[in-house]
Amino acid sequence: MPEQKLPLTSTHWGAYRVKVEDERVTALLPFEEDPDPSPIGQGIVSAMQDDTRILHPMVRESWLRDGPGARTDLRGKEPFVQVSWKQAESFVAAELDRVRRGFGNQAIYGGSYGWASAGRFHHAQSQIHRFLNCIGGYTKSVNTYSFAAAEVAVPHILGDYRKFLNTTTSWDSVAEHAELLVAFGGIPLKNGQIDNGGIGRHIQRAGLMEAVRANVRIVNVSPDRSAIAPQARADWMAIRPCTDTAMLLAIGHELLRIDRVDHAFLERYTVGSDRVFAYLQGQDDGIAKSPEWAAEICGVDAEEIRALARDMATKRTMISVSWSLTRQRFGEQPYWAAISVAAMLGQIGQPGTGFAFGYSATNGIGARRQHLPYASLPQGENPVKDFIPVARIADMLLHPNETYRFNGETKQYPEIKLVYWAGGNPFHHHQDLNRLRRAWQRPDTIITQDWCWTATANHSDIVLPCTNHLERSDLALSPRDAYVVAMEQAVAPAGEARNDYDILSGIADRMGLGQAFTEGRSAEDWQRWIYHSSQQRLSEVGLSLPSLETLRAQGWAKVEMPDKPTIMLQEFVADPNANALKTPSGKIELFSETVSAFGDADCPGYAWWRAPDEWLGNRKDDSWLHLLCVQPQNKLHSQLDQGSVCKGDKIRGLEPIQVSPSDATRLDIEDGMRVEVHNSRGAILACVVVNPDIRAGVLRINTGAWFDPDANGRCLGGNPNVLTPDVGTSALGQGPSAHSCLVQIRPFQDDATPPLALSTQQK
Ligand SMILES: Nc1nc2c(c(=O)[nH]1)N[C@H]1C(S)=C(S)[C@@H](COP(=O)(O)OP(=O)(O)OC[C@H]3O[C@@H](n4cnc5c(=O)[nH]c(N)nc54)[C@H](O)[C@@H]3O)O[C@H]1N2
Ligand SMILES: Nc1nc2c(c(=O)[nH]1)N[C@H]1C(S)=C(S)[C@@H](COP(=O)(O)OP(=O)(O)OC[C@H]3O[C@@H](n4cnc5c(=O)[nH]c(N)nc54)[C@H](O)[C@@H]3O)O[C@H]1N2
Ligand SMILES: [Mo]
Repeated sequence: MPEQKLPLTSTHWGAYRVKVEDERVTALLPFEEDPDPSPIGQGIVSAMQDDTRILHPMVRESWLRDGPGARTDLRGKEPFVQVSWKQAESFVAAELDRVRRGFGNQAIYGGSYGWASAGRFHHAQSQIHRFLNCIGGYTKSVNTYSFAAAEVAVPHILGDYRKFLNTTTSWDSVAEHAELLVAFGGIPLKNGQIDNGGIGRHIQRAGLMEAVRANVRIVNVSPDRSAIAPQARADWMAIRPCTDTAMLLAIGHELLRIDRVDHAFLERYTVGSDRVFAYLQGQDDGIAKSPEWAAEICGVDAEEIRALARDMATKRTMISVSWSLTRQRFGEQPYWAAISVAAMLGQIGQPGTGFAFGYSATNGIGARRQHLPYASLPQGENPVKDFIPVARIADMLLHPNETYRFNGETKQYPEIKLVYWAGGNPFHHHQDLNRLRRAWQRPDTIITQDWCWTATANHSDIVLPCTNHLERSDLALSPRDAYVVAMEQAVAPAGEARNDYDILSGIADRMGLGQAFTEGRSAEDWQRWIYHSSQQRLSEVGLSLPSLETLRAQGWAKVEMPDKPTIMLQEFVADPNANALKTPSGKIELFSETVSAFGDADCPGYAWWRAPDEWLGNRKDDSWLHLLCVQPQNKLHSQLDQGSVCKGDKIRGLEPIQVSPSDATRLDIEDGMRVEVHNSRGAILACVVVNPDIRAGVLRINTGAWFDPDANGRCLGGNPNVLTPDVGTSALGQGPSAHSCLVQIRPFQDDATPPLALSTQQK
């Protein structure tokens, strides 16, 4: 069969043709429209049928014997018992009913944060949230692990965050108009492999190279040289982690000193620059935020910072700030500081210059694009108004009824009796996993739907096996991507796995709410409904989609995207009165009266530097190193860590950890050596790669390895979240602070056999 005729599937890492032989998936081949397909896809082939698949509904032994709340300390340690779907459905229905009647629906935590899989209908969060709304609601979560600090802070500065993220100035505009691109946190092409909801064409490599060919000078401000591909020939400023705000403030200070501030721009488009200048010059705290001051903090020469500031003042400059900068203590500040410096340069809203939220954080950041208003599965109404900032889950479970600050409000944690997860993996994504494990013992019941035995499934009471995207048909309709893909079911579901929709329909039926949940529609009916509603919505903005029959016959279609570059804040700058921002002043708020009036000491309302508790400037001695846990190049978060692609990248069965040559020599650590990485929160095993691209004092490891604790809580899989602190970015954003983490490293002598995935216990 010619390659083009093979059925298509779509994933967050791209579209693929699926090869099936003897009713098994044997390969995922590149989609012919994709010039830069991702190798991540192939990882699923080995995982389709391996022993990490959940094949049957399973219930934890003590829970099955003694009911809700039984021996919750044994979660993650105890065997499961296979039950029938009928039994599983009735356990779940009865338990949901017991909790909502006895404690109210707010006692159900259904945040269920996570990436699930691409495909508009079989999207696990859409399914679970609709279901939980049908049964009377649930406590939800708000914002993301990606950039929660920005999601709260930037609306105070610019009036919106997502809108500007989605209109990041496109690469073609940068290539044509910028002369200098200063990238804090680099431009990681590995991250551009991903976009939520599906990708037709990967564009990041081509975008970056367009800028390189146009001779844009690129500066990589990062503790990791490889945060920008070598072909970009970027200049590297090896900054200490968590100190970007200090460097940006020093750049601002230098612009003031050499009188290269665009005062007319500040006057017309911003408020609060006087407050910022006072801080930069040390009028309130007696400390001038000079390059010399920053050099001490950032570990970068003052002259280098000065030279960069001068270059920025004389060239057409784009400042990119990676999303990782927000996932650290005071993660609101780097964005506030970058916007402040860009405003001082006065090039915001012009072609190719200003600021950008993280080129290549995903495939769409820097693409020409238009938001495509596709329909999705209706969620209904959630009558429960309680919510938490997503990364405060362990705090909520450990401290019911206690108060905390969030975005200017004092809020109270609800008391949770039941946790229901579908399409996310908190034992991957949350910080300080040993703390999460203790918090996780609090609820009476934990229910998880997944297709494989993740650590979250393992730490649950009731585990319901779902299909993955190759075992069902769906439609890839991503509001951020021009390609629409008819995802064809390739193989039959493994074991007794069911679609999330069917699982939830079965439970709803038992609760007498089947009709409310399904509205009498099958999965096929819903997909037709979503597609036809989407056609209608698209036609309202002058775009069109082929008929569903044509789409399915062709496999894919492409929506016309804009034929001009995207330029962030262009309309505002062209006419700030007609296109006022949604801030109180209608302008860019370099100083926010609103945030200042909240009175939270850790977020004063303008770009401001404070050192985190854990960073290189605060280590007891130089045996402590700063751990960066970055997005993995070979998977999406924890997804497919069990597959062949990721397994192939492990060394001696362990997750590689990158160590600078000078630290390796100093600490007697060699390439290929097995090490234990540890701090007061726990320990993980990893295998050393000595890497000259890493700044001295810094370690780099991927996130996403499966949490696989031994009896002492030491993670054999190498999940860095065992080590990361579980503290909010600040009282404003309450985001995760995963990047603010100090650790020690020592050779691991024990000759124990390489770790097994915890999941294999469940065979
Ligand atoms: N230390 C550290 N921690 C981090 C980060 C970091 O940089 N450093 N990054 C953070 C960020 S930015 C994010 S977004 C989070 C991501 O965290 P998550 O989104 O929770 O991570 P995933 O591994 O993508 O989890 C998706 C889960 O959904 C399951 N799944 C896939 N398809 C289906 C389906 O159809 N149905 C159901 N029911 N399940 C399905 C997968 O098997 C997997 O278990 O991690 C955060 N954690
Ligand atoms: N392949 C792949 N791609 C992904 C994902 C994935 O799991 N796999 N996840 C996706 C998701 S959900 C998200 S949110 C995005 C996240 O996108 P990012 O947040 O941009 O991703 P990271 O890889 O964590 O960090 C990017 C770079 O920031 C640098 N860095 C870390 N801390 C600091 C610091 O304090 N200062 C400076 N200057 N640099 C620092 C690191 O060296 C790293 O190279 O990626 C998306 N893309
Ligand atoms: Mo993310």
